[in-house]
Formats: sequence, structure tokens, C-alpha cells
Amino acid sequence: MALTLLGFGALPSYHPLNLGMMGMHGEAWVNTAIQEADLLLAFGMRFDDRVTGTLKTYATNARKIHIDIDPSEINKNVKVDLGLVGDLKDILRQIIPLTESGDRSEWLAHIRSMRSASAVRDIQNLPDSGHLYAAHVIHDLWRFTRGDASIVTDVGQHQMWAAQYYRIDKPHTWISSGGLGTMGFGLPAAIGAKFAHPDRDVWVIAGDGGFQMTQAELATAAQEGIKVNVAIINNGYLGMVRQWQEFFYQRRYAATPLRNPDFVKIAEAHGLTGLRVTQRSEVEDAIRKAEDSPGTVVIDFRVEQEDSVFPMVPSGADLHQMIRRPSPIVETAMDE
Ligand SMILES: Cc1ncc(C[n+]2csc(CCOP(=O)(O)OP(=O)(O)O)c2C)c(N)n1
Repeated sequence: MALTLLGFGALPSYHPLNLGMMGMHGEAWVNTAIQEADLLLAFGMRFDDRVTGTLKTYATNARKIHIDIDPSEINKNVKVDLGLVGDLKDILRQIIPLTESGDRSEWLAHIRSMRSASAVRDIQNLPDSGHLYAAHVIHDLWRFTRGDASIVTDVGQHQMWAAQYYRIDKPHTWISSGGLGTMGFGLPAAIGAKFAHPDRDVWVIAGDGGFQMTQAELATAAQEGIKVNVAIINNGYLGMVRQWQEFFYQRRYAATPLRNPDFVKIAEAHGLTGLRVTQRSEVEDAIRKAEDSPGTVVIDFRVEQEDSVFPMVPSGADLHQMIRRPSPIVETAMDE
């Protein structure tokens, strides 16, 4: 099973049949598996351009069955061989008894071989290079929260790194603004998530740009005594737009550099705790302090400014045309 961004939690990340995220910033083996498949079962997804790339070459070998609760989604983007409209749970209950199980071992072994042909995302044991990468911060957040926090993201590079490096194992513990993804979603949505599940640790992962759009909601957290932890992945840019400017517009960084306020002081102005992290060696301590603090904590993670999310399928390209991380140092550190 390959997941869209909003499908995280449908199957635990460690499940052997969970391939990971598909699409523009998905894993190469997931996209290749989709392109080579002879049957695609699409459950409640909408074949958004961020997961298909160009429709001309999308999964052309596959017969397609699409199940969705919204009839207008069927045949909207991708023409399918069979569309079924209804509640996924009801439809699966009806069709599973009618299917026969077959031997898929060859196909699964093929996917496994593609997976192991790519370098493993093993960033955990890498020596501290003195650089603070967003991927390190998020991977450490996953480790030190034991993968058990509810993660709420904004929109941008940090969202994609969160999708790649925080492994989601339980349903409804990944809350991210997708589709018409809206910057500024993270903090207010996290306050709502904490209100609904006071027993869970809730972490916002936000960009420095998006956080500023709704940072006034820190006042709500302070006023209502709601504890969430905020990890600002502060790269000093509207990072996702800067990345596109770098890749496709000859580094013309128009309107993307950010002159940010002091996020630590902003937290403190609300009577909350603000922390700043500039080195990887400081990450664990800051996460532990945030976990142990009774009130909302904002951590300003000062990460590499011009880092990009890899791999990337350029908008409108074939899913096989992935841009990979150019630097060998970081490739072993963070690429798949
Ligand atoms: C309200 C809103 N405005 C604009 C966009 C378009 N957009 C998507 S990502 C992005 C940059 C986000 O920058 P930042 O919040 O700093 O996060 P980063 O990409 O650096 O992680 C922009 C402008 C959007 N999704 N929502």
C-alpha cells in the first residue's frame, strides 16, 4: 500500500506492506511500483497532480479501480476502469469476500529489491557535521517522542520533511493541511487536537513563514492553558517557494527571504517558554524540556537555509523523472 499525504496512519509505518509516501516528494520505489503496476486500487484518493505527475504517462500499464465517497471524483483526473461510490468501509466489506487471494511474492520481492537498491534513510547514526538539517530535527523528534506524538503540520518544506522523517503508526495522529494546503494551519489545528485528546502529546511542525500567519494563537494556548509544543523549522525563507525558485527560476529569490521576528521572545511575551536550537547536539535537550514543561513551548530550530526536499518530481513531469540530492555528503545523510 502506498499512501498519499493525507492517508498517513491508515497503516502503521512499520507494516511490511506499507511502502510509504507516493508522488512529488515520495520514495522512488513507491512511484516506480505505481508506474509498473498492472492493477491500481485507489481508495479515497483523488489523483491530485502532486501524486500523479503528468497524466499522460501515469500508471499506463494498470487497470484502475477507484473507490470514493464523492461521485465527482470518479474519472475527474484519471480515467478509471471501474468507479465505486460509497463509504470505503462498507464497500470493502462487500467486495473482500468476492476476491480471491493470489501469490504476490514475486511482485513484493521486486518492490523490496527496488527499495534496497536505494540508500537507506539512515540519518540517525551520522556524525554531527555542525549543520542542523530539518531532516535531523524531525528524525530526532520522532526518536525522542518515541513516535508517539500527534503531529500537526503547516504547509511547505517542513511538511514534506515531516512526512518523510516522522513515522506515523496510528490513525488520526497525523494532521496536515493537504489539497488546498494552507499556511498557518498548524498552531490552531494543534490547539484543537490537544483539546480533543488532552492525553496525547501534540507537536506542531511549522515553517517560519506559516507560523507567523497564526502565531497570535499562542495567546489562545496561554489563555486556555492548552499545552502544545511548536517546532519552528526556521530556514529564513518561504522555503518551498525558494526551492522552486532555485530549481526552476535560476535562484531568483524574489519575495521569499524572511526577516523574522525573534520567536523566543514572542513565546516569552505570551508568558510561554521559548527555546532556540542551532546545533544538532542541542536538539534532544530542547525536545525533553518541551515535553517536561507544563505549558506551551516554542522551539526555534535554526536549520540550513538553502536545503531542499528530495527526491522531487518536477511539476508536470513523469513520476520517474526525480531530482535527487546533489551533494554526496547530505545524500548519505538524508536521501532515500
Ligand atoms: C496561506 C498560504 N499562502 C501561500 C501558500 C503557498 N505556499 C506553499 S508553501 C509556501 C512557503 C512556506 O514557507 P514556510 O512557512 O517558511 O515553510 P517552509 O517551506 O520554509 O518549510 C507558500 C508561500 C499557502 N500554501 N498558503
